[in-house]
Amino acid sequence: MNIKKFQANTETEAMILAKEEMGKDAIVMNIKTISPKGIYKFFRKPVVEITAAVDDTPVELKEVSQSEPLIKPRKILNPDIIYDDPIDTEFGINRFDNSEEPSAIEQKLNNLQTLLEKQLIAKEAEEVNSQKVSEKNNSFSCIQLIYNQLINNEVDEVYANQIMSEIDGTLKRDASIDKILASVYQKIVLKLGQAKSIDLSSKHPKFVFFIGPTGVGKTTTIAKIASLYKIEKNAKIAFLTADTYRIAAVDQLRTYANILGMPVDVIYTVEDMKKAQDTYKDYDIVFVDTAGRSHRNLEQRDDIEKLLNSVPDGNKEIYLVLSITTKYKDLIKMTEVYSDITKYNLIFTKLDETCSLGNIFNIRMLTNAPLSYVTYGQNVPDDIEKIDAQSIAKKLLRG
Ligand SMILES: Nc1nc2c(ncn2[C@@H]2O[C@H](COP(=O)(O)OP(=O)(O)O)[C@@H](O)[C@H]2O)c(=O)[nH]1
Ligand SMILES: [Mg+2]
Repeated sequence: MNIKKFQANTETEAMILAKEEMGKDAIVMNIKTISPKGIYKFFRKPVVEITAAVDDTPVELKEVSQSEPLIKPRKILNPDIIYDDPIDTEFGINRFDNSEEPSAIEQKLNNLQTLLEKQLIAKEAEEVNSQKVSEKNNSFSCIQLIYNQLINNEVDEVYANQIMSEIDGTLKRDASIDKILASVYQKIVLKLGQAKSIDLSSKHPKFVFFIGPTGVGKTTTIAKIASLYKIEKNAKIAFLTADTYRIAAVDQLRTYANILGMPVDVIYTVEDMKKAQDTYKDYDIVFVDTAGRSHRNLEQRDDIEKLLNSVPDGNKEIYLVLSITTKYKDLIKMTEVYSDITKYNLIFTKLDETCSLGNIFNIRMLTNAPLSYVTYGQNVPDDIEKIDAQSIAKKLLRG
């Protein structure tokens, strides 16, 4: 394992430097912006520093690495614990903002209420001025404003209408803004449902499949979740990859496996998958990385289906990984294709790249699949957390 840092003006330039020196298989472990300190801050611009790693052990696919992990993954859920590792201790740019104290969140909801009240007063004044006698009362206008807020956050009109009509039916016409807002909030939280995570209480080992389009972050997300389970549950974990289309994809998983001190095998056939079930029968979790198949290619779809079917139901969990940055129409198509093959849980990646979380709500409503994790950056293992319905609901109602 070779780990190095590279500084440049932009992330892309730093990545080019890393690939020049370490080869095209170098992968990003951490990105941070370094601002000059003291007097230098007047003269120097901030620079971007990436930490890149490449696995330089010879490719022997069946080899099992039992050595001490080179980097001890750090627990992110408890900021008080500082782990000693050769990579930076200053992770955490672009963090999906869930660190707010309840009071801060309440403050934001209060601000939203104040904003809605102001807009209502302005709207009423406008109506009086133009002599338009409106039959709409306050609560109706408020419902309209909340509806607009949801639409601005890219909630599908159909679902936004559904929520608002449910509210309209249950609340009195003259209900106060805070009652309406609280009621919408509760509805959204209920519809988002409880976050699902890997169930270790039932049969072992659990084969946890990650399926989904290329480039959404399947491999990175596996590394993040594996770190969490190693740290929090001390789980015995192995990796399998069926993504044999690209050498780089195998190497990427191997790099993470070596860092975490976990074995990795490559799966070419359903027979390999059966063998792996024997090899890893004493393990808690076996993460299975798959190739991002074209969802339009029927043959590839069959391959995935066969792979999934090779593990008994009680021993498997399936996670469909989707990027929140994908167009809504495409997300619908992708989920339809995978729904034809299997049941799944949902993971959304790249929340750091958008402000609108409507698609999480839309796809949850469309598929009725349980939500599980969100990821919000390239840092392994930090940039991931279990989906928090309350936090998403607040974001959907915020301007
Ligand atoms: N911005 C951002 N990038 C991510 C996130 N998760 C993964 N990536 C990046 O997306 C790219 C593809 O990730 P990879 O795990 O190889 O995707 P896969 O093809 O689905 O396995 C890599 O450059 C990752 O660092 C995320 O949450 N946010
Ligand atoms: Mg991959």
